[in-house]
Amino acid sequence: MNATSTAAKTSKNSARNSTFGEILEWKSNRTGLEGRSKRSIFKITVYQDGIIRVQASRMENFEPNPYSVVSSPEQTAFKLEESQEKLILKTNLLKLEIDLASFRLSFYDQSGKLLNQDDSLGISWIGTEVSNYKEVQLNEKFLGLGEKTGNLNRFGKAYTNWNTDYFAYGVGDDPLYMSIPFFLGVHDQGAYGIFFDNTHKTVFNFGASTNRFIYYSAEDGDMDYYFIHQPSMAEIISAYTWLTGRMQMPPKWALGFQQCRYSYYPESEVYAVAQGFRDKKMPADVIYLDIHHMEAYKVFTFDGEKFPNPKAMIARLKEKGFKVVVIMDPGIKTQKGYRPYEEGLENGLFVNYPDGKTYEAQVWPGWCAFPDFTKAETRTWWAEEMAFYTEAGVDGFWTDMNEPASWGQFTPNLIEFDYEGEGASHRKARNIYGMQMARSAQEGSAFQNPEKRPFVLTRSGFAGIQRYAAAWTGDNVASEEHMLAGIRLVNSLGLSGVSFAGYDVGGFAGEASKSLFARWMSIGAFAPFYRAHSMINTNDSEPWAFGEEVEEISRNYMKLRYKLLPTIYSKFYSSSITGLPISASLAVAYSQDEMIYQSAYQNEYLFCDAFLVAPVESHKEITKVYLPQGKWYYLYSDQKHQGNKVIYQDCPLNYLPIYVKGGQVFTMQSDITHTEENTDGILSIHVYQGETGSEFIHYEDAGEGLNYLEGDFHQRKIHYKPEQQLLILEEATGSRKSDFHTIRLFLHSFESDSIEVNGEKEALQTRNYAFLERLTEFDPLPEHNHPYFEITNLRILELPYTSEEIVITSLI
Ligand code: NBV
Repeated sequence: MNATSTAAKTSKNSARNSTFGEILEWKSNRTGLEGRSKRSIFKITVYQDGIIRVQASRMENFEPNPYSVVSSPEQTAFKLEESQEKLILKTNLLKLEIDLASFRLSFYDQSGKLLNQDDSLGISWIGTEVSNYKEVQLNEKFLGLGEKTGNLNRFGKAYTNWNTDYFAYGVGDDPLYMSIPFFLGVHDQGAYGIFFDNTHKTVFNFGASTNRFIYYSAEDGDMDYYFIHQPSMAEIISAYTWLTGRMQMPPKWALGFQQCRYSYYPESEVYAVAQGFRDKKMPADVIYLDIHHMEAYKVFTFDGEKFPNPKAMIARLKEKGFKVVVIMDPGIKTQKGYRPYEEGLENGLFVNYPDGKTYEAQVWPGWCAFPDFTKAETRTWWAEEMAFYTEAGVDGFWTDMNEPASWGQFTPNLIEFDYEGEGASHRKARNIYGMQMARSAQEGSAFQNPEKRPFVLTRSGFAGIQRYAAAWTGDNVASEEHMLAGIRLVNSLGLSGVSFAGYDVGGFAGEASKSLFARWMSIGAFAPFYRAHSMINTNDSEPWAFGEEVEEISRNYMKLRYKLLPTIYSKFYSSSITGLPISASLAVAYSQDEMIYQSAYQNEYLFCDAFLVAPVESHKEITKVYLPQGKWYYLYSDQKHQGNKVIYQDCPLNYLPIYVKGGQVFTMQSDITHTEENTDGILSIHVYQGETGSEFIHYEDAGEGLNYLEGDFHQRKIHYKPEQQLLILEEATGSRKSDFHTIRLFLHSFESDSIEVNGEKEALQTRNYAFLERLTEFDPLPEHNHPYFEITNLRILELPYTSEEIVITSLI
């Protein structure tokens, strides 16, 4: 069969819809099958038991995206059957039925439950626009799509993927900066994921203005999607990140608190802010240099007046335990004599018009040329240029404006990108541009400092961006609704493979009220990426700028964040292996629980598996919280709740509602002021009594560098098995010695006075314990006093930290 010769035929009337049509020929191959209809070629490829790729094109060849998918089909056994009307392809997890007359596809799980089915319109074209229409299953919800506003359940709304610079976006606005065409469907019969791997402008319509179907379509290019099914949501997300890659382990300092401002200058101000954290005893690790560090906003320059000696400044900041991250915008000022411009021009590294003239648009520096990051040579050049910053001691890179943004916000579509040698117009390349800039920044950081782990923060991106950078949600606004919307954005990014994500704490645009800032600082402590940032010409927004009460609340939560770093770092490590979110919408663990989709509860999430965070507006004093099945403990007092119900929770400003899940284990360390400071050597292990246990992977390494890849780590599994009243710390693996010399075991809600450690009976001590410090009472009026919680009579045991197996029994 020659599929390619006949497939290029298009419908005679491009103004009307044309469907795929009858399959005329097909043949099986090693990984699936391929064939054609009158209008289209198609290919079905089995990647894994739970991943099937579907490609359809009216061109002679398929047009794959070279950027997102990093895995190839595994050798997966499958069966193919043919009947009169159907082809049936079966793996161990999926059954795909292909209707021969229409190419309508139906996906079933291995027990025969229908997961997903094409509408009879199936795959269709209108001109170059290609769509796939899908039936909606009973009670179906749609989640994911990365950085998209709106509800957790996206049913009833439509979204566009077209990377857009959107200052002060509204909490329902679309599109924003980043596009991830991956969504999850969940209904009574099970769950699945669909990744539509097409970089053109795409639309996902989950039932806006239609009650017939949902669909996704692209302006051009192929229908090319991966259908993913696994028994759980977590495994679906993990499979998606198997395809598109996972976050690399970041340097530990990137998990600390980060302070940003548009912009801190001159250098005396940078010092003053950094010193502020040390004087105020607020832990922090990073300070940012925004666009005013440059001379006339030209990348790879420092403003000589504001920053006369950047190297000395950065060295001084390092002595205080601060890392410096600089912003890099893509636009290169088209100025004669400006080396990056001249070099880029000479070597053909910029985006051009089809006639070869350089494309120019205005951004901060004025008229600019744009490096073509879809070209390997440009990425190498950029990586080399970054020596300018790394030689000054810069540690991390922030890629902004990489949608790419320009004044006017309307890039002409004819401009041309290299697209790895294939050539593509702006229509196909825009959505991938930001990701390739982030990639260049990561490669540049690794090239300049091969012994260090890169840290890149990006605004724009596409599916797979998690391999290169952390993401933040751009120019949010200082409002209560934005604070909550940011949580949904971060959780949605987490459902879509981007674990390392956060928002501008305090809000970028506008002025945060005192209470809003305090609440945001406490929520941000439970976000993977924890950074405060604010806009030029707004009030000072450092955590001490809002008065003593806010300062103390902020300090409390910043300290808690640092104390929790052993857990957070361990979860980052797990996430770099599994691709699972660190800030996980309740849909990951409780996708079949209807309550979690309700608007009152959809912002709740599990942070590092153990902590259920119930975010709430700052002015509220009491809130409703939904606790899913299981036992839950109010973090601050250990008050126990039986789940599967709604509770009323007081939420004074100094206590963000957080609950620990019964059966969970997490680890903590002592107070430190930045991540490279030594702790007191005591590892606190908190165990919460529950009916179902858990496995916690405790992970340590140097926090920097790549030796961990060669075994220089210290890892051990901690299992809590309530049915056996057992806690096991498996023997540690890896060649590294632990940073801790003592274990302090905190046994929450256990009753016995003694336990056995490796067969020896040990008496438990009891003491009161608080996760947060008591606030100073600023106001003499008792009714304005802040509540204070502690856990009373908590059972505690101290043990030497040894790397051998530790078996704890009689945990009652
Ligand atoms: O570089 C200035 C800002 C930056 O602070 C912000 O975080 C980015 O999202 N940048 C956008 C450019 C202009 C903002 C009005």
